[in-house]
Amino acid sequence: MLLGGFSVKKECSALVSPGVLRKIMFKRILVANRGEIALRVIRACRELGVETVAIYSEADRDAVYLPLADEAICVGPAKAAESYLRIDRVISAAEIGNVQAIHPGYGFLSENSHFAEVCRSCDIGFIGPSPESMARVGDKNSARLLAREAGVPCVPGSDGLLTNEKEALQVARAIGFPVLLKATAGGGGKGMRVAANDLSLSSAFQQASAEAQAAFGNSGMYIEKYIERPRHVEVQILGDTHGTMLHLWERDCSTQRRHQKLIEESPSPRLAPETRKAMCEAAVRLAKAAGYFSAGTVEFIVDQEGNFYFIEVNARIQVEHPVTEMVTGIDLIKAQIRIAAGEPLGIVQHEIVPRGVAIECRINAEDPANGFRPCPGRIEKMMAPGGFGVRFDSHAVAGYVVSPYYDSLVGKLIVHQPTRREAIDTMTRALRELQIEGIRTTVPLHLEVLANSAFHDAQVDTTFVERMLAG
Ligand code: MV4
Repeated sequence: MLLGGFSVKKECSALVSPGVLRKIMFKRILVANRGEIALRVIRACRELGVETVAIYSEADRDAVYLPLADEAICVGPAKAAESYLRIDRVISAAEIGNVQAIHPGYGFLSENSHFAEVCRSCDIGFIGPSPESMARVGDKNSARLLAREAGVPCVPGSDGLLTNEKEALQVARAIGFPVLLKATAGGGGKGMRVAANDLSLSSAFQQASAEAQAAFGNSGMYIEKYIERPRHVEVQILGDTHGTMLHLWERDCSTQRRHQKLIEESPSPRLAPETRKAMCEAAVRLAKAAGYFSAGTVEFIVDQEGNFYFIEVNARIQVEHPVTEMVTGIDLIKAQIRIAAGEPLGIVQHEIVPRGVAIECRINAEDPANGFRPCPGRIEKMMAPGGFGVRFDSHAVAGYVVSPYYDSLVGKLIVHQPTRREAIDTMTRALRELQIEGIRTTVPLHLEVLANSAFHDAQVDTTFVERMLAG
């Protein structure tokens, strides 16, 4: 930060550009997020001996993790657009808090390459990838082309963005229906439409591009063959600024509903060892081609025959990162911070040996009996589960009020056991132990999934939950 030409942060970064050449651990970082991930980052920093500055909105002023930070700064009213998403306010908090770096968590500003660029221009480290590699993988069409060049299997489809409806029709006829139209700026299923024939393709193209324009200010579309009932498998990667790129194996996130993940596990059950190896190596090739460093995820879909195809890259730490931490024994948040501080990873691929099975259930304040509508409100009573192989990452306590302004995640229950069978049993026991009174949660749904024979047999694809609920 320059104030009247005088660098006020010279203790750590006077002569090095943040995140690239520095080799001194940060003294103090800003946690630019809320909820369980803010707490997760504060905990990692405490263990590293790094001071933290938390930010909060008026709705979060009583959050229990704020006193765990060394300082807490209010950045605005409840609405995220006026607080957690305000780059000017977050940067001001970083300047006032005198931090050397910002951890963005997930959501909010975490995949905003402009924000990462602003951090750089303010001489504040961004705990994540460079703005350049983030932009390269953030645009889904550009990520797809990069994947192709890196020899990563992609779903058959267009060679780039579609210029018009006619071109979409030509590609669709060449690859065969059904096809999936995707917005290059898309996310969470927005700007995505399936088309089964010429006629539906025309309206799908209009609708999807209009939706993408409205949601992202970018109407760019590409097209792929539609893979029916795929599994969603993603590879965790970790790269440092010294050219090391490693994978931390995969997570299976097929147990989802309407693009909201419910249960994630590692390793992916029923994945052939040679497919797993090829997929993880493909993820590393892509991340290298993108010049990526920090933690990231390369998403794939796996079809009924076991073929895998690249889908997209998530240039952030993900909600489900704990399952990978449990099976690999690697603290991903600490790794992100060390990488951003310029430290080398200091490990090689063959040292990352997955052990056992980890499963995570997302506990959301939603009512599964009423169309999963959000159930904000006050938690009157709470008892967190524990015991061998059980981890509960949550910012919620008795008296905590789930706000309608943010996502409804109240906690993540993670178990780690030698086998999948034991992990399911431990999770079932822990879910029954978990008491949350005053709000509805997804706990009953998780118990239903865990008791389902198809889930036991790992016969799960991305349509499993919806089929279970329908039948
Ligand atoms: C697909 C697909 C089938 N075929 N692409 C959903 C959001 C984005 N991450 C990519 N998605 C999909 N892409 C082709 N060519 C099916 C999905 C998909 C999906 C992917 C991962 C996890 C959950 C999903 C739920 C529905 C559809």
